Amino acid sequence: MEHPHYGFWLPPNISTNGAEIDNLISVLHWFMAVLFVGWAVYLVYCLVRFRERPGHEADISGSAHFSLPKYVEIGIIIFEAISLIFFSFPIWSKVKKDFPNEAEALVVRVTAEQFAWTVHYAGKDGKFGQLKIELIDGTNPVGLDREDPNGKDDILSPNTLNIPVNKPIIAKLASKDVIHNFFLPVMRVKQDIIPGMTVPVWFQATQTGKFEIGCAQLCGVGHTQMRGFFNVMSQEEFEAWYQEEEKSLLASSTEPISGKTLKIAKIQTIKESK
Ligand SMILES: [Cu+2]
Repeated sequence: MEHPHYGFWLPPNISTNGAEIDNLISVLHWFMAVLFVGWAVYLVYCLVRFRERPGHEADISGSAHFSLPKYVEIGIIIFEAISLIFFSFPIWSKVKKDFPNEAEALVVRVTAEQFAWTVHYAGKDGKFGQLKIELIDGTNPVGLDREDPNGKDDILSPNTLNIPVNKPIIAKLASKDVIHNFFLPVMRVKQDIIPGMTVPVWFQATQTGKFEIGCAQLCGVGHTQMRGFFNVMSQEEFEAWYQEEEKSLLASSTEPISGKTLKIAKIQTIKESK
């Protein structure tokens, strides 16, 4: 996997929601830095100013002869309330509540397990096939029922999320075992995946490129290997890839496609890890 994107500070932002999230992160970090320095200076000042020395006795009556800290505290509370109500809430609401219309978005299912991702596309009919727990095996990691008419053209993409640029994506996240976390650093997406729940997230990419998926929950001994490929393609490239997958699905309709692509992905992962 290439690593041109991940340096010391925030990774590049290619998300339509990213600028607002990054702004908020910056404002809060600078605010915390100012508070940290302010409190540290005040602490040292108090240590010197109120040290024990002859001729001075501590006044424990609580009489307020030093009211600046009180006003500073009130100011901080007001600043925090403003940043929460006017900056955080609108972004949170946009990212977590204002989902794009499913008809205009690309909807994918992302299933996490120790220690891999499976991305499930609905195929050209736009309908996901049924998932059956008894069908889960090494070649069918999500238990997709190929007998189901809706499931015949579904594409399973192991460890690779391919998306078109400039199109809203809705990813419905699920886990087969423990709590994982779907992390797309360049999209500013980080969402816990709780077993037994389907958790939707949405995002839209503004640039093409090859990036990575990480798991941001310590989900077991192989946690660090739980990395996937995240490719943002042009619409044409994406369609070509999609059609290629559909074609190979037709060609090998007697054997499950998931087995074939799984093998390819394994080879790819081995190559990349060298
Ligand atoms: Cu994980």
